[in-house]
Parts: sequence; structure tokens; C-alpha cells
Amino acid sequence: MTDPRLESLLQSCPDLRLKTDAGDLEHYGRDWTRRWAPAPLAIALPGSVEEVQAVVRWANAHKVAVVPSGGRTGLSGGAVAANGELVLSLERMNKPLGFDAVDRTLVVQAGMPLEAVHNTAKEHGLIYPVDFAARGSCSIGGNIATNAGGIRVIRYGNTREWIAGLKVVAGNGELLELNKGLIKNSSGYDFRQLMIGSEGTLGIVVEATLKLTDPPPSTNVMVLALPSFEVLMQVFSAFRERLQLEAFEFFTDLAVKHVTAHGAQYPFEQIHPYYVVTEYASADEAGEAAALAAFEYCMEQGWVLDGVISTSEAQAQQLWRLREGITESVARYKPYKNDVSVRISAMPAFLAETQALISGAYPHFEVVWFGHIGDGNLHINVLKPDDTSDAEFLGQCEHVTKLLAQVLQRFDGSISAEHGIGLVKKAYLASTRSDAEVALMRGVKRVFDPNGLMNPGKVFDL
Ligand code: 2HG
Ligand code: ZN
Repeated sequence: MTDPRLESLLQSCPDLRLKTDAGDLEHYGRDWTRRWAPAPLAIALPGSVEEVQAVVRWANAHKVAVVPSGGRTGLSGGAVAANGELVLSLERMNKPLGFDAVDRTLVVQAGMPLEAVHNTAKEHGLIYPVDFAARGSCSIGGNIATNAGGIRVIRYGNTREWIAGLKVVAGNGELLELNKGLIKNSSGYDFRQLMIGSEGTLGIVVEATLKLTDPPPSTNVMVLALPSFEVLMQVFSAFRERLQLEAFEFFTDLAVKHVTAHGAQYPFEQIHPYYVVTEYASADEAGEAAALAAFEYCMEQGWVLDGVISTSEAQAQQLWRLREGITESVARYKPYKNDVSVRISAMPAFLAETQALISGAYPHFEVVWFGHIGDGNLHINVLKPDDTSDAEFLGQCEHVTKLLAQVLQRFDGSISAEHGIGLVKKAYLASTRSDAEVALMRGVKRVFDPNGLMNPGKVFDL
């Protein structure tokens, strides 16, 4: 370690763990986007809040940019370090710190994996309900930084709803204790909510007080086969009217092709163009009867062609795999990802327009559609053919995304529903946020991060 800046970092924080091996720089410098070549200065792995503060103070003294790092499962480049930044990994700060049965809260360090949060909540007979496929590798701090959504938003909302307090090391190294677990707190600006979704551009989340809730009554999982895109929202309405939905997700035949090639089991005899996986409360016979009624109604209308209901926990997990395995099953095709949202009421018209745009624009590419349709959130993954260069593929996809951003703007939608803006969506921020809003965001960043060192270049440029 010859860089004098790192020598001085270790002098000011002697117990800090630092990694500078080429393999570590590569590993910690990239996220799941894999679009940028990692080139961080070093990786710092603090073990305490005080060490995080010391690192941030050092960064200000030496004007070194800091990239906060959780599980790096993000899909927008928010955790990429490609410009000599110091990566500040929270992976050693991964423990639960305390459970309060009266408040029903769990205090955790930011590096705790989401799945470990789920397990700890369960030990106390409660749940932390935000959930998605990357649960084993993502961290709660990263979830907070992107206001992560996932597969149960329809029932429980986004990460934002479940944060009762935060400890954040701001861009100047000061420790902020935000909201302190209060349910009611009408005492001025809510910086806790400002930090949620700020993608590490204002400071570093080091601890969180999570709200927990009761586990749902027992649920069942149903997979439906649909004849067309047009009926999707009608099926959604029919199910939502009759059932307490825990999840309502959609995917296409192409998605099925890839997940089954990856080991998921296909539940029908024939292939259909569109599918829904839904989970719903089914504590008693009335719940199951309502589910069957919804299914039969949709069959009568011609909106559903086939269906299967889980009869065991193992089968429920198998059915979920058809949806949850999609991202992993297409990863080898370096997909270009859109993650967009509109109001649910605007979804039918938006879907029709987007489908026309996408099928016209990518005649030669495989496009995998899926998403959290019950939240108005669509994922579009365009797969790169092996014989097309990265640059050409990216150029075409960026062109289509510009057009998609225009459609979204007309629908008052968002270019990033749940993955964040990071680097990937930065050029399209203006389709969702007004100039006045972005100017205010820049101003807010200057207040919390006067030297512009917290995850610079992410979300917007200063
Ligand atoms: C999901 O819903 C994730 O599975 C990933 O948000 C989406 O890979 C994607 O595009
Ligand atoms: Zn998603």
C-alpha cells in the first residue's frame, strides 16, 4: 500500500480494514450492471459507526470520493466505483442490535442481508415484509438507499413504509439520528425520508430501526395462463376485488423459456403467451372459494386459459421460482433493463403504447417482459444477441429508452420504479423530475455533502 492518502487513512483510523488487491478492487467496485470497469482506490471495511465517521472525515480532508457499498445487487450502477473512489463496504456491520416487543421494531446495522433481517424478525414471531429475489445477497442499507420495492409492495408498500429511524453519517462526517423510532413526529423536515432513496449521495446509512408486523394468515400461490397482454389488468381487477392479494406479478413465455432452462418447473401442458403468479390470503375455506370464484370468472370471460394452485409450501416455492428466477436466468445475455412505472389506472393504455414501441424498435432482439403489475411497475429486459457488440447493443437500447422516456413523461410515469437512477438512468431523470426539482436536489446535496464526495456522479451531476 504505497498511496500516501491510504497511509494517512490508517493513521487516523488504525483498526480500519483496508483491501487493495486487484481482485478485491474488481469485486467491490462493480454491481450487477457489469457495464463499467471497476477502478476504485481501495476498499474500506469499517467495523463501527465511529470508523465510518473517521473515513468520511478523512475523505473530506483529502477530497476523495466515497462509494457506499452493500450487497451490490443494484441494477442501476449506484454502487459502481470506476474513478478512483474509496469503496466503503458495510459488510462487517451486519448484526441485529436490538428488538423491542412493545414498539415492534428491530434495530440493525446497515450491512445486514435482507434475508437475515427476515430470519431475525421471524425469531420474534413477526415479519419484515419487504421482499424480493435478491434477499440473500442484498443488504438492508442498500434497500434503504434505493427505497427497494419487490414482490409484496401491493400489500405492504416500499421500504420507505418500514423505516422508523435511521442513523446516517452525513457527507461532512456528522452522525445524524433521524426520527428515533417515533410513530408520530411532526417537528419539521423528515430527513429520514429524504435519506431513503437518496442512493448514497447525501451520506451513509449505518443503522436502521425497522418496523415489524404480524405474519399474514396462511397464503396460497396461483399461476394463471393468459391469452393476451390486453386482459392483464382485467384479471388483476377481478382478483383484487375478490381476494386479499399479497402479490400479483406477471411474466411472458420468453421469461418462462429462460427460467425453465435454468431449472424451474413448468406447471402447464401447453405454452401460453402471458402468465401471472399471485399469492393471496387463504386462511379458511371462504378464502379458497373466493380464489376459485375469481379464477372461474376470468375463465368465463376468456381472460384466463389455464391455472394451477399450490397444494404445499414446496409447490408454492416452485411456482414462485418461475417469476423470481427470471433475472438470474437472463443474466448471461447482459440484458439492458428498463424499470418503469405509471399509475395503475394508466397501465392499460401505457402497456398498449409501450408494447407497440418496443416490438417495433427491437425486431431482432429478444425482449423479456415481467414485473409488479399490481403496482404499475413493468420490467423490460432486452437481451443482447451474442453476435452484437456491447457498444452497438447499448446504442440501440439507449435510443429506444429515449422514446420510452417520452411516453412515460406523457403518462406522468417514472423512469425508475424501484431500481434507482444510479448511472444507468441519469440521462433520463428529466423525464420524471422537473428542472426545478433537480435544481433543488442539487441544492440539498450541497447542504448534506458540501464537498460533493458522497457517491458523486450518481442520480445527477453537480
Ligand atoms: C425483479 O422484480 C427485480 O425481479 C429485477 O426488480 C428486475 O432484472 C430485472 O429487471
Ligand atoms: Zn422488480
